[in-house]
Amino acid sequence: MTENKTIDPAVASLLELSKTKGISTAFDRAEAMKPCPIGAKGACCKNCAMGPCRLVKEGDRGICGATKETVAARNFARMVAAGAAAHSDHGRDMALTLLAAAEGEAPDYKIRDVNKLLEVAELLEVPTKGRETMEIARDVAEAALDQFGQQKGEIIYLKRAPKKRQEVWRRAGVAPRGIDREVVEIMHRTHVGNDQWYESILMSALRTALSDGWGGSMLSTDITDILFGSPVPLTAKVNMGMLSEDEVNIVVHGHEPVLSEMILAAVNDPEMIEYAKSKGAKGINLTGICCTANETLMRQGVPTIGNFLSQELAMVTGAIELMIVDIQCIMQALAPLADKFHTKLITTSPHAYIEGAEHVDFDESRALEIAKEIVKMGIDNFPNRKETHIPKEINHLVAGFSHEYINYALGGFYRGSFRPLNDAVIQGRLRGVAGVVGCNNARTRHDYSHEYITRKLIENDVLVVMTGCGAIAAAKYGLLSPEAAKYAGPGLREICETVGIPPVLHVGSCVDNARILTILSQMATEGGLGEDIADLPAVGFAPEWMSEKAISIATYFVGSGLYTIMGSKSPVANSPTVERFISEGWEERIGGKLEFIADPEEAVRKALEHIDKKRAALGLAEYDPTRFGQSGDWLMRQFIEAMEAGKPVNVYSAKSVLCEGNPR
Ligand code: XCC
Ligand code: SF4
Repeated sequence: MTENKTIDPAVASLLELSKTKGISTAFDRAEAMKPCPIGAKGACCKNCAMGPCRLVKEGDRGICGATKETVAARNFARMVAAGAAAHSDHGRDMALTLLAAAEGEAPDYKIRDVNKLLEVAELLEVPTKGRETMEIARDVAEAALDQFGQQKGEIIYLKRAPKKRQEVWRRAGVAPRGIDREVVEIMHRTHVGNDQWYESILMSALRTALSDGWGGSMLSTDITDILFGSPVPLTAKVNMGMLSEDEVNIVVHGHEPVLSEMILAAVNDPEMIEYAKSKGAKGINLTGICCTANETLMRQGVPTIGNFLSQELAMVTGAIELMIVDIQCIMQALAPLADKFHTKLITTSPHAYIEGAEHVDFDESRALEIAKEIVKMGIDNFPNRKETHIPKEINHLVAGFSHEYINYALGGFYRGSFRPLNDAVIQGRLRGVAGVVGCNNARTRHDYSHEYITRKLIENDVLVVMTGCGAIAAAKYGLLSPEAAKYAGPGLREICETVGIPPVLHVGSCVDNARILTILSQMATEGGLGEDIADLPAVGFAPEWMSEKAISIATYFVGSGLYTIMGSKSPVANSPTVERFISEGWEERIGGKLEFIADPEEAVRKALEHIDKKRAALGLAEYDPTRFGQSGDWLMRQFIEAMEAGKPVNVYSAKSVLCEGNPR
């Protein structure tokens, strides 16, 4: 029964346990509450008090006369605005933290990546020559903050896109002016009695989404790298088995690394560890859920115990002393659930309170001190722990692939560039590249589509980059480890073995989808693969999306020229005209298109078709899976395995056997 709900054995076993304890989780609530069929397809408008109007029959209009096209487009645009707002407000908070650090008001925060600071300063046109680091940091923070309130012109990071892309944006009138302005404008545009043409509403939605991808999110990623270091590959572990039986379990959940980085420092404080021991624990074990976890995983290798749909089940283990949440993707259900266990739930952000949870106001000027107070609350709670049920599942992964690192990994220090990646695509060793991102959704089988789509793509020699809950999913099934090269097609496998990377690269949290834009932009400008992101044999996926942020991400992927496929249901299904517009209409005007395809098999088929079409348009050789794969470490590995197994190995005969081709 639970197998229909999740493919994660840890989550499945905890679901069984919940059942025996009479605990309801999102999985049960999704079953009990059927989705509203009118709202689900974008047929309901409640933008004014004459409604809500339900446009369900052909020709129906709202009281104000709004058509189903207008209503579907307005609902979609408002999702984009909410998603862009969430990412961008996160970005703003990062800029404010940088400013506070630079002005000496947040002494616990340092500039950990000075090179990145200088690089970002140059992009933001902040002078650097002969200036103190903190002076530059202050100006960078202020220049970033200006991007939010900018009223005219274009947001500055648009220049990071290929020239041709910038021209497309200008021609289509979707170059964002300022981050906040675009969000506000959608809210205005979709107010009753305002813009009532689906095309113009949806073009504005593109502009707003672009202000997220190339604005709020990109700034957020950059500033986070400046403050906490740009990620480099590191090994880590994932899934519920990383909860500890004999240490104080502290879990960070949400999105902002500002607090979790301090919690990490606090749990490593020898005084804190001693204190934990005084309470009978062996030590303190920090783990994470969702994107706060991705942030600390990418930079410090902090273990992740699960993604969005794992959050309640983590509590059901009975092993968590303290769950610290900040912003976004935190289920309100955690508060009543925590009451059933000894777990303490602490909210920390002025943006996100939960009734029934304890709130500790996080003040950056006393960051580490507050973090220690919070950690102490967890330690004090350890003696209250009762029976625990910690699943054993653990998987290994390599995370930490910033675009800077990909650049370096492929070309080395002297010739770091995207040239080798482009060459691999040109030769057909790689068929193309894909970004697989986004959430879990209680209405679809947990992790199933992430795993299926990712595995199929690498099998077909498509290099995959991942973020968010999708990346956590892939990690749980071993797809983020270098050993996963064995699931990859022959060309991709050779690259993985040569460079030493997994076939699926974890590039970070949800805001780090901006890294994917940078990677694509660099591929498009490197040469040989056209001149625009829209020319690349590339696709985007959000197979199990649920959040408004995911809609904004998908829309800025499309706005950047990508064919993007979202799973689960289409929120604009009530209007085939709108569905056509976000697909064919957007493709005509902007080069990218958005489709909702619930069946993962069909999604992969259409993605590969698209990749092949783009290859053909570039005049590249047709993808041929038999051309590559005759080299690689598997020969040596097989040889060593045979030796270890004590089988007689004759190098020459072994070689002749092995040369018949890859037995897989
Ligand atoms: Fe949230 Fe970022 Fe979605 Fe996961 S993937 S459920 S948004 S945590 Ni962004
Ligand atoms: Fe109905 Fe129009 Fe009001 Fe929407 S804006 S609720 S369609 S009257």
